[in-house]
Amino acid sequence: MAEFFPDVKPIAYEGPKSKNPLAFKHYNPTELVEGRSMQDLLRFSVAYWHTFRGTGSDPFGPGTMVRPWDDGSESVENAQKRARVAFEFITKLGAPFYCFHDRDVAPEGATLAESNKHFDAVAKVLKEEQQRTGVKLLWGTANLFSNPRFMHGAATSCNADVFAYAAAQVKKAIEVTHELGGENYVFWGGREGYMNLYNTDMKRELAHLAKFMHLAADHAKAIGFKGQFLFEPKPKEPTKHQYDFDAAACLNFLRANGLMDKVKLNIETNHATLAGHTMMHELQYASDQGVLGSIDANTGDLLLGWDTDQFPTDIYLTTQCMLVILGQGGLAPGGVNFDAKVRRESFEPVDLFYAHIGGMDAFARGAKIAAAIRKDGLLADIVKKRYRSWDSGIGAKIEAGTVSFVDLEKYMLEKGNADKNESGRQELIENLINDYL
Ligand code: XLS
Ligand code: NI
Ligand code: NI
Repeated sequence: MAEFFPDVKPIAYEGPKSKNPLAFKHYNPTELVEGRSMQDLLRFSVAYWHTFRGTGSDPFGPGTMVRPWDDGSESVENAQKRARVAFEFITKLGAPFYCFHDRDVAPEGATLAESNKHFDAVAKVLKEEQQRTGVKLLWGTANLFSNPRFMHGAATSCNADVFAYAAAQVKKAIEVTHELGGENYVFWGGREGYMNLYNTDMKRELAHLAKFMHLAADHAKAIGFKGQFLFEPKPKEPTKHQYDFDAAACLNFLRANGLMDKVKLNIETNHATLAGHTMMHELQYASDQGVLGSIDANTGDLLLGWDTDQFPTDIYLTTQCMLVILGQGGLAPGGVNFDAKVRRESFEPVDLFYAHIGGMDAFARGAKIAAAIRKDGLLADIVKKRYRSWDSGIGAKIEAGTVSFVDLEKYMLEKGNADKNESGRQELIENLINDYL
């Protein structure tokens, strides 16, 4: 088979001193971090939609990407060829996983039956390529937002037929994900929300979303799919308000609807910042509740403000991510999926390599830095010490639930006043983090 990236050799780890832009400086797949190889800890994944379907178009102009292998048609043959190219890219990069939407990998047909046929025809090639290369499927998902039928939403559409269509599409996408050994299945509610509350029965829409999720879980069980279901929070874009606004909103929905044992979260950096949170906040919140399942690794441009899906290169960001991820012992069966696209101006195929190498190196550095911080234990000691009033005495009694308001009043009347506060030492801690970078 012809090579589509003839000038690129498999990307190797050359160490921090290397000046080769097509080499890893920090990501060394077999190097151990907290006892686990980087490959097993980070579980990097390539996003099919951005990397193989991204055109570079924006609201002001058409695509710019040069992709010599792609004839630009919506034929099944073109999709199959593209899949082979994708696996050449993924294996040369050395990423162990990839992710897709049903409609990224195969063209939509005129009917559901035709779409399913196309999907099967491409899935056959994906399976062959997975077997040939050993690359695995981190997660599959269904695109329930591009086709105009989903203009009012999918599971939350006012049109019951659209709910039925979405159900049929997700059924198929779960089945193909299962067939390809997918380790997770993602639900991103692109149009599950509203543009205007005047025409929206929010209560009914949310009830339908819960119904949809139970039906999906029932079907997964029926076919023996054991992959983890993941919700991907995002507050807005394309809708004004999306129901899966952030980790907290998702958790409220999952708890209220008896879905806590069925669904975890896939947290994306650019979605966190759109919601007015940091990535670390979203990760910590999800992790504390036991539902941090996977991450979409990217970054937004805070000056632009929309979901720009850039590759993550900021070492502070990746260090913060890895502090939380190491704190919960990794992400498996989830991973670090680069839901990120090269800029419209970076139109050459080789830019896809530079982009992923940068993201992988940034996460490798973040992992090493976070592990060093954790090993020294200085940060953990500061936090532990900060809360020591809860380890014994009145604090321990409050936490144990053995005191009432009456007891607390008695305690304070006897004592006269609360013990003095201590400094939060934020600046010292920020300096400390910089010592590791
Ligand atoms: C869009 C989302 C999307 C999901 C998968 O903003 O990030 O790409 O990851 O549907
Ligand atoms: Ni995403
Ligand atoms: Ni996104």
